[in-house]
Amino acid sequence: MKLTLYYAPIACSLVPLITLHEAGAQFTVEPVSLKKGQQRTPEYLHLNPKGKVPILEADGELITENVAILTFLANMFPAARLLPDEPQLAIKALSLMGWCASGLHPALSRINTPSKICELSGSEESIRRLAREDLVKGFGIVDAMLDGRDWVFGAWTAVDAYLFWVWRRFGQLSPSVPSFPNYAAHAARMAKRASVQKAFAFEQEVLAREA
Ligand SMILES: N[C@@H](CCC(=O)N[C@@H](CS)C(=O)NCC(=O)O)C(=O)O
Repeated sequence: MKLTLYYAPIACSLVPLITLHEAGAQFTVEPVSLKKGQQRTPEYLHLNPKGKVPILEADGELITENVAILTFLANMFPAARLLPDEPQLAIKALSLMGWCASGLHPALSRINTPSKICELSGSEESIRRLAREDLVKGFGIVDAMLDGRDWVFGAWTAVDAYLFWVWRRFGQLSPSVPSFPNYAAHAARMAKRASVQKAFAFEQEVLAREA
C-alpha cells in the first residue's frame, strides 16, 4: 500500500508521523507549509477542503482527521498494536483520541490564534487565559490517568503519541506549565522513543528548508 502523509512541522500531523514510524510503515511525507499558507492554496484545498493537516493518502484514498488516520493505521498494521485490541479498551482509546481532537486541541488553537475566536480588540488575553484554564484542567485528568503507568494502556499506543503532541504544543504556547509530574514523565519517555527522535529530526529538516 502506498502511503503519503501531508505534514506540517509543529502541527498535529506529528501524531500520525510518530505513529507511522511506530508501525514500521513504508511511507513518504509531503511537507505543507502552514507558515506560507499552502493549506489554503487551490491545490491543497482540492485534497482537503478543510485546509488542514494531516492528510494520509492511502493508495489514492484521502483520509483526514487524526482520529480516523490513527484508527486506519491501527487496522492496517495489526502486528504493531497501535491501539488496544480488547473491545472495552479500544472504545476508551477512541474516547481519548476524540477528546484530544475535540477538547484539548481546540483549546490549544484558542491560545495560538485567539483572533479566530473573537475580533474585539483587547479580547486576546481573556481568550488565552480561559483556554489555558481548560487545558490545565485537562492536564490534571491526563496526569491522574498516567499515575503508576508508563503508557495510557500499559503498552504504548497511538493515544500516547496524541497526548504527547498536546503536551508539547502547550509547552510551546504557554510561558509556564504547572507541574504535572506523571504527564511530564510520560513526555520524557516519549522523547526517548526512536519514532519520536526520527520525527523530530525530520521536523528540523523541514523547518530549515522552510526558513
Ligand atoms: N480535527 C483535525 C484538526 C486538524 C488541524 O486543526 N490542523 C491544524 C494544524 S495543528 C491546521 O492544519 N491548521 C491550519 C489552518 O487552520 O490554517 C484533526 O484532528 O486532524
